[in-house]
Amino acid sequence: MTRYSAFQLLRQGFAGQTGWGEAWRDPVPKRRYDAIIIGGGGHGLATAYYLAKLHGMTNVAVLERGWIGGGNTGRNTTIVRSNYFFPESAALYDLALRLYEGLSQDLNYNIMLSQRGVVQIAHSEHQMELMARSVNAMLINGIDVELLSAEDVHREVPLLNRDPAARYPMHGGFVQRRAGIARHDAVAWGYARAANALGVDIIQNCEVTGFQWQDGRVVGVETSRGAMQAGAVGLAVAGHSGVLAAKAGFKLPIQSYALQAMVSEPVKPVLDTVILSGATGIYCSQSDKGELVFGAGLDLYPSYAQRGGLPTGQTIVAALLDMMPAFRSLKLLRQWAGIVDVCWDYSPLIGPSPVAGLYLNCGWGTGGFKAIPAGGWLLAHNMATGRHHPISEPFDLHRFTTGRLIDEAAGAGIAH
Ligand code: FAD
Ligand code: PYC
Repeated sequence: MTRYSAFQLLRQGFAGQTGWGEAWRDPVPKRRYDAIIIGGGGHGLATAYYLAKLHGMTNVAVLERGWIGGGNTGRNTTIVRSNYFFPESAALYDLALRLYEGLSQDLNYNIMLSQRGVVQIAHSEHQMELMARSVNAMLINGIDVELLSAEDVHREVPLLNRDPAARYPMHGGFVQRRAGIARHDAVAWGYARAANALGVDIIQNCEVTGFQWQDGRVVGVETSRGAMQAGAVGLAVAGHSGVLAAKAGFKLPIQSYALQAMVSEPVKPVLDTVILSGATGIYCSQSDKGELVFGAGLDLYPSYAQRGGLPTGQTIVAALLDMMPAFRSLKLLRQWAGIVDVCWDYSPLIGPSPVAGLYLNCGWGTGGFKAIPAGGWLLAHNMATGRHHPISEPFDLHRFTTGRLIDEAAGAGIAH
């Protein structure tokens, strides 16, 4: 990995930025790898990095049909938190948050983690009581959350609507102070650069179109750039998990939807935390550029159209303005969507697939950015050792036959 001294950085600045080294190679695909990861989003890149770094597997390729980070990893609203309800989820998402806390140093790449806290808001006394129950569960799970009164919430977020006659009045909430945001592109680029430095081939513009088989086992992939053999294949394609699973001959308990988000024009700093309202589904943070980044629920019909419909967009804006009337005069700058893969119990799938040689990392739905380091770490463990790590065990596909579902619809935070 290229490292630059302060002098070299200064010289680049004065020399028109023309002499930077490449962040990762553009390799010619080999015909055989020990492991192939399909999908160059955060989860796929992190899996490749941890395979190389922790398990010594460096003959690894990440195959991405477009450009790395061009899927949901580059489309999300960058919220990281670990305040889920069930102990299994707390262990998973807090592993991710702990890895995020050391990631800039680990990758030698600034992922701009900003632990500015996430404040989740209750709009009725009943919601407040349910929230108190969730907070108790989270505290028992070892997560750093605090219950907030209505006054506390207004102190944390002065711009919130104080009108008791508002459609969504504030009754209180809770905060996780270690939660916050991180720069999504930097997470993808940091993992890519570090994986590349360990010998991983990152192959863009390479669509996986099918699988190669031997005695009922997946032994490679067919791609738009030729066939490649692999000792193990990992699937980390988010909204396209169902499509690839169908090519491998099985069905996943997953539905794909569009999730949209928006940013306003940039303004001076007005919001120094992240807010999230379970009732409206609205969440909002302010980017370092000053834009308000916000969104809410899914477009509630299965779709592969990566744009999001106008009615959902209007609902999102209306809910934001009810909670933050001061934003009424802001102009909308951009709107976009990503296709998310929602599991029937709103928890991810990590581990072996029904087909030998093929491993899953999918079903992250609306909340997998926060999980990238753990998703990669755990899939790498599974692919390298052939065994689950205790943290990924409960997220095995088997839970849909044993009935041990992990229902995190509410923990997912946003409306489904
Ligand atoms: P992706 O980043 O989508 O990567 C999968 C890759 O697979 C894509 O690049 C795709 O091109 C590639 N691919 C697909 N098919 C093939 C093929 N056949 N061959 C080769 N490559 C293929 N999560 C949070 O935790 N916090 C948030 O604030 C948050 N906000 C969100 C807001 C929006 C609007 C959206 C859409 C999502 C949000 N999420 C959030 C969810 C989060 O973005 C995803 O769960 C996460 O990025 C998934 O990462 P991934 O690496 O699995 O998928
Ligand atoms: O998982 O926290 C989350 C989230 C917020 C917006 C979309 N997902």
